[in-house]
Amino acid sequence: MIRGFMMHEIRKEVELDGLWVFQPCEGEGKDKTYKMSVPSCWESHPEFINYRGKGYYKKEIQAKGNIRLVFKGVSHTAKVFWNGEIVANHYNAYTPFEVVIRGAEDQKHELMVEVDNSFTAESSLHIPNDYHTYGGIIRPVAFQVIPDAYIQYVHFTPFKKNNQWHGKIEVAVENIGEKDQLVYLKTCISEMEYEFKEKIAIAGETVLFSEEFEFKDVKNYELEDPVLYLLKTNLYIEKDTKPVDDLIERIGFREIKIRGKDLYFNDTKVKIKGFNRHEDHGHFGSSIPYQAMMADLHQILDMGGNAIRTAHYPNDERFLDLCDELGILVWEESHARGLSEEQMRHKNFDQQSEDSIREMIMNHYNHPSIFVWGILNECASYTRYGRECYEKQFKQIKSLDQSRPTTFASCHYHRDICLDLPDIVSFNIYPGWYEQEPKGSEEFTNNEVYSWVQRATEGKGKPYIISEIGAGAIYGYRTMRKSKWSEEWQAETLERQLEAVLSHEEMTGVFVWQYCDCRVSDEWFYARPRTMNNKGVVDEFRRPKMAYEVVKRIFHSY
Ligand code: ADA
Repeated sequence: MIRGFMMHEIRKEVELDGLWVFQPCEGEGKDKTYKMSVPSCWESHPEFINYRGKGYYKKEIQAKGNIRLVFKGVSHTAKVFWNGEIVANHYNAYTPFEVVIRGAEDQKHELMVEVDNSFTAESSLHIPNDYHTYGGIIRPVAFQVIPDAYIQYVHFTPFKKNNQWHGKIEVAVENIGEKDQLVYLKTCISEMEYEFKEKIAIAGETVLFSEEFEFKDVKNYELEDPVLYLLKTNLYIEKDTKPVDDLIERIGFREIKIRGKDLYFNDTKVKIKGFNRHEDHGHFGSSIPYQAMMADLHQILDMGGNAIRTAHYPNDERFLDLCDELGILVWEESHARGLSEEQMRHKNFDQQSEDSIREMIMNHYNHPSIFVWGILNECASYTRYGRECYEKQFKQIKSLDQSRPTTFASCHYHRDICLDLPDIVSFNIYPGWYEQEPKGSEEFTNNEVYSWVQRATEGKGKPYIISEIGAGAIYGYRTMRKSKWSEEWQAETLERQLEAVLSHEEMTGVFVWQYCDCRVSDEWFYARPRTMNNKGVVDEFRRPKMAYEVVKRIFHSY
């Protein structure tokens, strides 16, 4: 399953989920081959639970014509070979990429992917960190058969005009053929059909169609009633003949608005009661199966959660599809965590960040659940150079999407110099965990940070989110002493933290750090018991800690 709905009725698409042949490039097993499932992490196999290096995945496929290979996530660097010839390189585990092979013969072809999860000198974002960079083809793979002129993407931007729903529809058509083609497009939503003015698709180029339409008799996408519509776009190369290609997207009629310090979803003021969620699982690593994703969301909804922050990278599209269907708000974040200025000066940082942002927005644009784009979690936003990077990335986001606000999570209290840049100000705070025993609830909201922002920065008056707050507990560690790392400590600390933030009228809401325990890099063993980040409200196997019922009671009471 590559998405939560069918994206093609005309274009042929073959999903390549299943067993591939795997061969590690290093270590004891390097002369052996293994059967490895795709998608999955190689850490799910006992021999590779700690493997950091390269491995080859091979699959034979019978295909002919123009073949478009689609990879939803390879962790973390991929080299793709088609019958022994390299056809694509990609860096970053968390964003999709595709490659087109023209005019394949009608035969069996060898698809081989070299996967590397090592921390090489080339890697600026995948580094030893407070989360594990797994290895493998961690998200679905498919191949498609496409005509010379095919639909590359469809973006839908809903907006109200004279209190009536309208939508801008942008369609990119790439012509990989050798002759120009006249291209017609028709799109439809719930049986209503809309035509685009025809255009010439020049050979070897991509042509962009962009038109606005009015949509009568459609229902709002509301969090309490998340009505979704299929947007079906067909491509014709001769008028009034059969379409030669198609792309189906799923959309919702909703607008995200900021009014002063308040965030609105359509006409409803938003109060975030969310969780930070690493894509990590004790059995599946970062390759969480669809039904396990849904089990996570059942728990999050059970606790009264209404939002997810995809800390700290773009998520699996199937998870975003589920959030769309359940009306769960998503803060989606480009890939970066805790980078110093020196690390932001890495020779590949700018390009790897730019690619991560572009692939995130271009592929996730239509998800109505995504309400904000986030970047650069706790990076060097207190330095001049760091500011230049934040400015560049926010500018890139606004060039790709003017319909959503932006934000970043800071931890640089009293010295952040970037709070004028985002639309929403967000801070990560850990009163009662990293600070000594705070005095009163004022401390638990880090009110002096909030006051400083309002008093001394250009973040004044903007929506303000506590993007991380929490405490650690080792699952099963119970003690009358209520000592640090006990479930009792975590439950009591979270109770005081959440009461303080949610009762603070001025704050837009909170994301608990974090939903589930997650594996961290071995290099973090000194700071993390079990070499895990243990601040989950559930452990890595989703076993609830005492804090689960505390968060549930408090979230449901606001
Ligand atoms: C930071 C960081 C998180 C996590 C957290 C913690 O705020 O953004 O990724 O590392 O601290 O557990 O300390």
